[in-house]
Amino acid sequence: MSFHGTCPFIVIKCLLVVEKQLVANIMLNYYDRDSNGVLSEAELDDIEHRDHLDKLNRYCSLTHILTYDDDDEDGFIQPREFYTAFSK
Ligand SMILES: [Ca+2]
Ligand SMILES: [Ca+2]
Repeated sequence: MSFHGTCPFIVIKCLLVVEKQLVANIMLNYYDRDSNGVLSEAELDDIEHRDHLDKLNRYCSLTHILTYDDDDEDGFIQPREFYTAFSK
């Protein structure tokens, strides 16, 4: 599955709950470059620029996940937080 060039917010909104969980897990693994199970701001920013997501929609930014969905405020996005972000 490739997300290159596709806004992840649009992809997730069209899926069922089970499909959303599966896609969220796949996306998290895809974005998690150092394979530590969480997403850092650098990883989110890198993917956004590498996949040109910043050019698709000025309101669609992966780094906003840290602002709005980092519930425990540790500076990283855990799988639960990532799934919640894309389920809104
Ligand atoms: Ca990581
Ligand atoms: Ca967190």
